[in-house]
Amino acid sequence: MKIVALEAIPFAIRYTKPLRFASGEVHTAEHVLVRVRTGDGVVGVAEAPPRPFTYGETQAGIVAVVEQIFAPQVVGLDLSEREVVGSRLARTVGNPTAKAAVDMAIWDAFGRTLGLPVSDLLGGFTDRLRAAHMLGFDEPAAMVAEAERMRECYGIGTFKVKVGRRPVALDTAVVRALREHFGDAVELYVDGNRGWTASESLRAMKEMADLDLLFAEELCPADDVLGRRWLVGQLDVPFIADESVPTAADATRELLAGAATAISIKTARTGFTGSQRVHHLAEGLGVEVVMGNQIDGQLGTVCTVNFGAAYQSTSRRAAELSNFLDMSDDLLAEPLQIRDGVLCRPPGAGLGVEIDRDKLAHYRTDR
Ligand code: MUC
Ligand code: MG
Repeated sequence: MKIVALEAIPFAIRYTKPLRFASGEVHTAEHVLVRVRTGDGVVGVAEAPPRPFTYGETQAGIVAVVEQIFAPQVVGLDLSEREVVGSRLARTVGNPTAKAAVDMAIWDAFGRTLGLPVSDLLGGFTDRLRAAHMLGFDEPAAMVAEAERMRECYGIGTFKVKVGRRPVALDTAVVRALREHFGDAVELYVDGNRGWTASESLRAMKEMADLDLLFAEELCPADDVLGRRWLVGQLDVPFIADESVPTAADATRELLAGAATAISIKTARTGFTGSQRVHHLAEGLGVEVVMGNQIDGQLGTVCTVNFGAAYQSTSRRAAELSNFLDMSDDLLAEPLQIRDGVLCRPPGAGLGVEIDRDKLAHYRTDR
């Protein structure tokens, strides 16, 4: 079970429909496939989706840090020594997505070696999650039509609406149009990606007070320290911290400061080992969690469903699993299917998926 190689392969796949939100927009999935190989020939994989506008990581930066900084520290360790891997990678502050992908590729190889699904190794609570879909910025009618298509084609009934534009009425009009169109047949929540100030956020939430929102996520920056605490204290829905909590320590700080009352767990950001810590922390403190999406491809989505299905609290709410539906293609040999609003984790050992060699050869950008 000794790790003999750790590689990072950049690839690029176009989105059929770009996703736009307050902190950026995405047209092409310029992600990195991280691959770990053991002495007995087992291969584990994971996907790192860089979000330069959020964490400052880039595709080239992830390839460099994995191959030049992390690989020499990890090669020679055993798959079972995941805490040793974590402590070595933790010497580097930052690079959350690169670290997460290394961690998850090792878990995949570990599960394959033991012949067990990662989800069962983590907790084994269920084998499926309800899916939530993210609606990026557009006109109200286009966003309603997109939600309708997701409901018709995939049975999805929970929508996270991107907000954070100015004036706030641009976004509140969208949420109102969705509620008027669907009535109480759908669940709605909003994510501002830090686009508003605390006072704009409160005004918007008051305007939407009758729209039965489940949550509000990262409406204003966590660095607006007092403003954010002032806002969160006045809301009657949980306030989800997302990009403000890249580590369990950050989650602790935000929760104890009253700057958040729920946490988005993203395996793309905290891997499986770090996500376990965030999950246990949230459970111990008694706050809700939502499985988030860092605009992952199918491999990243498989990681989210393996983790989310492992525990009761991560499987309670609809999980953000559907961004891959907007990609023109993907790397998995067997594409994922969302049916009746539900995604099941693939049943095999490890993450339960295989990479299609031809697709990887086609989409990799390093050759
Ligand atoms: C989200 O929940 O914010 C957008 C930026 C990012 O890092 O993740 C996405 C979705
Ligand atoms: Mg978010």
